[in-house]
Formats: sequence, C-alpha cells, structure tokens
Amino acid sequence: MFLNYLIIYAFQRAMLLWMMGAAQRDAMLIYEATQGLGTKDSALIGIICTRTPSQIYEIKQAYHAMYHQALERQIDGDTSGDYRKLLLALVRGNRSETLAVDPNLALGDAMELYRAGEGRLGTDEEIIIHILTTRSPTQLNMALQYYRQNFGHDFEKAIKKEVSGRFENALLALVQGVCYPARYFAQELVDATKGLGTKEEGLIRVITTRAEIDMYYIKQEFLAMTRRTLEAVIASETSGDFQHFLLSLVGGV
Ligand SMILES: [Ca+2]
Repeated sequence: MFLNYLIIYAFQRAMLLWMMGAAQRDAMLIYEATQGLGTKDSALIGIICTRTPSQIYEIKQAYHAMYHQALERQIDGDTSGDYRKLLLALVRGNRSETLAVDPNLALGDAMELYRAGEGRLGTDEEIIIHILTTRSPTQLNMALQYYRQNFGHDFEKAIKKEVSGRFENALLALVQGVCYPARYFAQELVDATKGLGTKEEGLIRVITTRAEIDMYYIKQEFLAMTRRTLEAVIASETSGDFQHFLLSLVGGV
C-alpha cells in the first residue's frame, strides 16, 4: 500500500511538472530542492548550471511570481562558500548570450584557467568563477576547446584535481552543460537509476525538463554509457502509470 502511494505521488508529480511551462517548472524544482532540511544540490546544480542566461532570467521571474521571493536570496541562504559564489554569479546573470566568438579572448581565457588551476600551487577560485560565469556559452565552449588543445586534456580534469564537493559538481555541470549537455543529462539519468532503488527526483527532473529538448541525444548517450536503452531501464525500475508516463515522455511507447 505504501509503495502504491509512492508510485501515485511520483506519477502525479511528473504529470504536474510536465504540464508547466519550462521556467515555472525549473522554478518549482529549485524551490522544492531548497525546502526542508538541507538542499538537494543535484537539482540546484542540474538546473542553474545548465540553463542559458535568458532561461535563468525567465526562471527568476517565475520564481518571484510563484514564491514571492528573489531566487538569489533563496540561494544565498541555502548555500555557502565558492559553491554559493558560483550559483549567485550565474543567477545574477552577467553572462552574455551572443553567438559571436572572439578567438583571442577564448585563448586568453584558456591560459587564465590554466594559471588559476593546474598551473599554480593551490587554486584561484575567483578567476575560475569569473570566466565561467561571464562568458557566453559559445565563447566558453571555444575557450574549453583551446584548453584541450594546449594542455592535452579537458578542463574537467583540472576541476577534478583542484576542487571538491558541491563546488566541483557545479563546475563540472557548467562545463559539461556547455560542451556536451546530452552526455551530462544522460549521466544524471544513470545516477538516478543505478544502485538500490531509483532516485525518482532525478529521473522525473531530467525527463520532464529535457523531453522536448534533447531527449533523442540523451537516449543515445545513455545507451553508450550503460549498453541498455533508457526505455528498458525505466521499464525495469518503475511501474504502473508512472512507468507509462515516463515511457511516453521519452518516446518509448
Ligand atoms: Ca593548483
């Protein structure tokens, strides 16, 4: 009986999120993540670090309209340290969204990122946060390509060596969201479905937010990572209306 309740709840929650507009849905997911004891950082990171500047702007408007509170204030109160600095910088929205790229700036940023991390004793978090939160996604993508070309590996490797915890996870989400978003979301689905039981929060969040955007590519990445189709994993990990609904959203029905 208890199990049935959980399934009905998950189904209704997924359905409700699916019916909402994208910005309202993200606002609700962030709000839920910040309620109760602690913060579900995977939701906070999975949304704030992977949305474009204009999407973040819309999420802020929606958040204020729905919860009568500034998103910045909520994040300020619920997070700390460099992790907070990074999320606040993203939410304050000093990032450009132009598609034009400046190769000289990108090369300079790649060098700066190196000097702030792998190229020095300790880490200059301020510089890393500044570059990652002020450049347009397209511009940052180019800087990260230069990084790979000049230093023989991805900036991700530097992040993993230099920092840790939530700050590390947030930086990785930001970088992966810019370079290969489908792989990032596929990894979230892998994390949500592996091990004992299924973490419904991640499953519902990723599927309802990406279904109409890049689910086709996420499914391909998921298959490459796990050698199982996302549909097969959903079918084995969930049941009832919840299962049918998720399968219809990922195009498996
Ligand atoms: Ca270092």
